[in-house]
Amino acid sequence: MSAFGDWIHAAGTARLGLWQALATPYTAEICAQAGYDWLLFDGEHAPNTLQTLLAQLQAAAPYPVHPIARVPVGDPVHIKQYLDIGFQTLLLPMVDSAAQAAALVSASRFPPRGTRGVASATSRVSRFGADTSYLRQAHERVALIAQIESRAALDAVDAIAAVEGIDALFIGPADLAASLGHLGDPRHADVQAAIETARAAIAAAGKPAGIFALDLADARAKIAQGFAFVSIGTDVGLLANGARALLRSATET
Ligand code: 3PY
Repeated sequence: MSAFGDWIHAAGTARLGLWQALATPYTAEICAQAGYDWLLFDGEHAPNTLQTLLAQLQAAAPYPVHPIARVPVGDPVHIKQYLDIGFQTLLLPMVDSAAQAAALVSASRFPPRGTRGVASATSRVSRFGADTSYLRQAHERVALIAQIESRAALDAVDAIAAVEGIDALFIGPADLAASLGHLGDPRHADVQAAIETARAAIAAAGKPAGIFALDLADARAKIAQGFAFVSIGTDVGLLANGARALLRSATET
């Protein structure tokens, strides 16, 4: 088990996270102090740049919360840049095969373990060169989470879970539903059955299975199902729902 896997399992219950899509450091700080186990900073679907991601990582740093960043797409350039600015746990979208997973692991490791480019004195993660142990220890500090969110990924889930350097797997219900022919309906029985099959396969491989919950009831169900880490909401949802509810209650007669 990797250090990230150990940390996930050490709680003995699901590690609860909050999805960050507002892309501002102030929101990151507000959410970081709230007591979640982890925050996910979304480089795939939120209006983020490397600069906004860095600012959010800095804002969350004083708080005991594990930062995870989702790269826009699993490629060596994004992986290198996200690692260099200091994110050490990355969520990799759309991992469909073991070969793709292995290539992404290679992109996250310095030679001779892999192909990650070296930015020693200019990288924040090595304290701009002051942390001379980073180059030697990076392979132990980096954690990769492969997203399972397509029919192809479901078919390959055992093989992806077996890839060394993939520390955990995370199911994206919205994309999975779309791939299974149920666009916009992740609650469809076929999608939910596929999710449970994937969770069981990931658990059987001894790796933590995570998921993005659709709402609080779904979060409770997924925790009861045995998911090891669960995103139980989003900063956007909290703000949008709170704003609507306030107006509704103020205008109720
Ligand atoms: C999905 O539901 O497809 C995700 O990737 C989570 O945002």
